[in-house]
Amino acid sequence: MQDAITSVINSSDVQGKYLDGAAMDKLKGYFQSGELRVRAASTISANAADIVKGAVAKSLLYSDVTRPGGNMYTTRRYAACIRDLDYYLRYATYAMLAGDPSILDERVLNGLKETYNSLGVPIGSTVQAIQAMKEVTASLVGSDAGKEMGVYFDYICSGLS
Ligand SMILES: CCC1=C(C)/C(=C/C2=NC(=C\c3[nH]c(/C=C4\NC(=O)[C@H](C)[C@H]4CC)c(C)c3CCC(=O)O)/C(CCC(=O)O)=C2C)NC1=O
Repeated sequence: MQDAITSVINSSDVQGKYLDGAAMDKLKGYFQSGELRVRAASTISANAADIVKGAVAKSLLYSDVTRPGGNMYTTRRYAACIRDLDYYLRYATYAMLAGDPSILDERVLNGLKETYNSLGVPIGSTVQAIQAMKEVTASLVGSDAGKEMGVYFDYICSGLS
């Protein structure tokens, strides 16, 4: 896993150079947004269950996936879906704190699309639910932090598509 600091330092190190102006600006932006990130993470963790519930209500509930024959039908599969959304929220929050998406590649997206395809989990509906979670999260944490979280929700969606 990387974060905004290690990623800036690593790329300077590869070139055997001190941090240049652009690298310093990146770090400055990260440090200046530190309090925003921590505050958003604590709001999200205090409201995680409601965020997931709100996202499901906005996107999946009463759709084809929740009807008989749909991939969320039966309580076991419904619960698996809710659990997956909670994973996406938690890991997007970690990535937002780190200011770097690498944790998503390593712990969430690695092999996920193949797993979903082999189980018949619909990727389009999953992406819709993640997009709904992005909106619900933004309405809770405010637009600046919401935009930052959006980067990582979108990263998960493009990794799945
Ligand atoms: C931390 C990283 C991590 C992720 C991301 C993860 C995902 C994940 N979701 C799974 C299943 C599943 N995922 C879903 C999800 C959905 N079905 C829908 O129709 C909805 C659109 C969607 C929810 C948004 C469902 C229903 C299953 C169960 C499928 C089945 O067993 O038939 C499975 C198969 C094994 C299991 O059922 O637990 C994995 C590995 N596991 C992990 O360890």
